[in-house]
Amino acid sequence: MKITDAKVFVGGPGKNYVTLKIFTDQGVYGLGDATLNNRETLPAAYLKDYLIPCLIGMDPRKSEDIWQFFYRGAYFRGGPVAMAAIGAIDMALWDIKGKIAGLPLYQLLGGKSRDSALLYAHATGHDLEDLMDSVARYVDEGYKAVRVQCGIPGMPTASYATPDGKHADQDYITDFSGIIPKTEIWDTDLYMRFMPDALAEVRARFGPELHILHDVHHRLLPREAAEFAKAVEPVGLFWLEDPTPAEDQSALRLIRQHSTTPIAIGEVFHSIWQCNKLISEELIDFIRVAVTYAGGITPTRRIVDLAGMHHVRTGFHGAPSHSPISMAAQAHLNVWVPNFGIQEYLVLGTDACGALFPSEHSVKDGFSIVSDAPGIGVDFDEKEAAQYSYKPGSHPVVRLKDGTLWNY
Ligand code: KDG
Ligand code: MG
Repeated sequence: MKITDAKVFVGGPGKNYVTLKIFTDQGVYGLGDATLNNRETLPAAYLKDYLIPCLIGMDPRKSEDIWQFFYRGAYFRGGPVAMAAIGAIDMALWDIKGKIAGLPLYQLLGGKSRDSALLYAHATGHDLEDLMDSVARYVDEGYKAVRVQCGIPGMPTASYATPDGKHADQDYITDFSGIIPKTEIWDTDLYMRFMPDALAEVRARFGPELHILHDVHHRLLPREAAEFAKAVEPVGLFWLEDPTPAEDQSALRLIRQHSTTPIAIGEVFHSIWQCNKLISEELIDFIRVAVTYAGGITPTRRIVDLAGMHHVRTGFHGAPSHSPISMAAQAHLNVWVPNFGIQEYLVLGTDACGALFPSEHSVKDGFSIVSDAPGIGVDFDEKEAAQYSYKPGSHPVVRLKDGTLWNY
């Protein structure tokens, strides 16, 4: 069996999904997602210029050797661009493998460890009242777990992942007005004074059963993060995410020494090596890699197994920048992973997305239910795709009030 061709498509409803389609000489094709939010043209070019020419003629069933060829075989290894591109190839090869075997991906991984997988939704509010409405809407829809982000009184602009105006459009992760970023202003003191009480109010309003998550988005210094994690202990968070930037991983020890609040990190990681210390020294409770940025299903399985040895559970990244292909690959992993924790879930523009990526995967009462179709179980409608093209977009940048550049 041989790979005969591969095509890359960039575009989608409200997003720049990077979709890879690999064709074989037996009529079976595989699909992968290489979307790297706000840098989408780069994995697309990496695929077209460097990886696809090598892929033609390879045996698609040799997914392990092909992964090693592109990762180990490259002199300059890794990085988010290359890993998103390799990740798309890996997903497409597992898709082909499942289609040849006539089995859904989860069966190739080892079968189901659970019938369905717990999801968390994103509740956001311009202010606390707005946030309570947002949480209530998800609870009414059946969600058992909700990430809560709230505007901070007195903060000059909207803070991370909160709408800039009451019930404003919640598409906060990409601004498609061009590649020059907008600026958000951050004030740690205001955040530290407001957010622990706000989280406590959410707990008081919704009771002990709701799983509450919160994302600090790398904004705190290690000592501040330790203080925050200790302050929110009575809330009983499901997790506190990205309390500090994870470049300085030893800093995470300070949080552990002062608090039992569960910590989740990893959405920007693109290698098992970035996960290794945090997992093996048991400095985190949840590993947040995405199957796209981590380089596909092959290395994600290894991260999952490493995590399993150290009581670390999964909480794969699932921001709307991931296409339904990688979300479905994660849905398969989630029903298999023995040390599963939770899955982030947020899909914008569901109807248009469903037309572009038809599938039988579904969500019910805050749980994801995986399709039994062979492979990853998501198709790609090239006719639908013809209406979309790349739109330049950006993440905001963050500055302190005095102008100092801070972490987004
Ligand atoms: O591209 C950046 C987003 O994926 C990120 O801001 C979302 O932090 C995020 C999350 O937890 O989903
Ligand atoms: Mg996050």
